[in-house]
Amino acid sequence: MEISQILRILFVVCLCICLSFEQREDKHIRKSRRKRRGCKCVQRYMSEVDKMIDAKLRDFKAMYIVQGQKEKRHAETQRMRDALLRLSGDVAETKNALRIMTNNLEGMMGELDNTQKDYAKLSRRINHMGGALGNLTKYVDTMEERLAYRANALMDNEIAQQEQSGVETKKMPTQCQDVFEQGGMRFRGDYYIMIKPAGVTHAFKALCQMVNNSGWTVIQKRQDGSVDFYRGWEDYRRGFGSLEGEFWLGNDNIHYLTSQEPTMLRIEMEDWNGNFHYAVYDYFRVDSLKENYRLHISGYHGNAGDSMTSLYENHDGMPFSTKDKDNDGRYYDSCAKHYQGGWWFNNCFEAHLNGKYYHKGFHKNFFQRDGIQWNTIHMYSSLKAVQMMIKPASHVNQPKVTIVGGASSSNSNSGSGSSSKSGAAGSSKNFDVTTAVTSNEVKTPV
Ligand SMILES: [Ca+2]
Repeated sequence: MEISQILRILFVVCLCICLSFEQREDKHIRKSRRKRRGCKCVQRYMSEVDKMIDAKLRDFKAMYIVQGQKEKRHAETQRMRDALLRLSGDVAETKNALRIMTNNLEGMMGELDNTQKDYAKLSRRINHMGGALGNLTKYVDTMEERLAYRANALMDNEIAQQEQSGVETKKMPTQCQDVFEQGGMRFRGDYYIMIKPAGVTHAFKALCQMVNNSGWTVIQKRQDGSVDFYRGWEDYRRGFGSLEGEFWLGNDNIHYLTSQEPTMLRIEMEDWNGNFHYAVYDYFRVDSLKENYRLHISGYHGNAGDSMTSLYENHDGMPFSTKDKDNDGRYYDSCAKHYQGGWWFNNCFEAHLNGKYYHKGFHKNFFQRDGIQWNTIHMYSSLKAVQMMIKPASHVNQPKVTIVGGASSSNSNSGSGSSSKSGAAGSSKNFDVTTAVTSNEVKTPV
């Protein structure tokens, strides 16, 4: 056998062996590949197979990644959808609550509208009633005034008839307390009557007030600044203003009123803070024109403080001064001119109730102090309202009095509850000790 044949046989054998290995490689590719490294054709085949497998793996991996992203986006979308559903539910509930609140608000607006209409009706009724009450008050005032004049005329007529017949004449009221003692003035308020104090030739109309079971004759009133109090001697002598508003009763009238018997003074004051103050002087008398209406005052009590008889600028014993008659205690100046009113000035005052009326109480100049002053209440603020009124005060010890002007004279008494009076004032009479003004008397209705 030739060598070539032998080689061919060997080649065949080898080929068979290779084929045998190749079949086994299909089952165990990787093991066979390592064992058959020397077979290049198989290696190439396996290399192609690896490449194919790697490509498939990459495609599978890419597909897997894409699929994951899709699932992730899907889950996110689902979560957003759920959140939107919940939000839609909340919005629906909120809209429902708003609708309910709107309905309630509309109901309340309707009720408020009805209440406003009722209030307007009530206000109109109150205004109507107020107007009717005002008219009724005016009517009562008018009737009262007519009755007073009628009573005065009847009294004058009766007096004239009695004088003609020689019978003892019946006297007119000399002051408000007379009317009270005769059963009149039983309620707190303003009363207008005709009085004829001892010494005067003609009766005049007076304002009375019932306070603490006594009839007080008002001699001065300030309340709104409607009357100018910066006036001359004659005006203060005769009196000025209106009894229904602001007025000064007149120094002559005050003199006669305070001269017919021991008299006490009550001053009621209101400041701009709404506080009420009062000062009572158990003795008060004003001399005649001849004495320039000199003031006699003492016996303070009250809650306003004593600004009339304090050691500093004491007004007791001072004559009256006006802008055209300087009787004050300041030699270099006229207090009446400087402080814009007539008063019993010293040098110049602790009290000055006839000064300028300042709305809100503020002076134009802080140091000017020409308003309505009562220094123990306010040093630098003018008062809002004041009234001075008098009544008999026979229950307290009185200093000796020498009446100037021919009205009367009275002597001191011991405070036993009886008064002594003489002169033209008429018959003596007893006064109730309980009419003394006490500390709880302010604004007490009866
Ligand atoms: Ca002077």
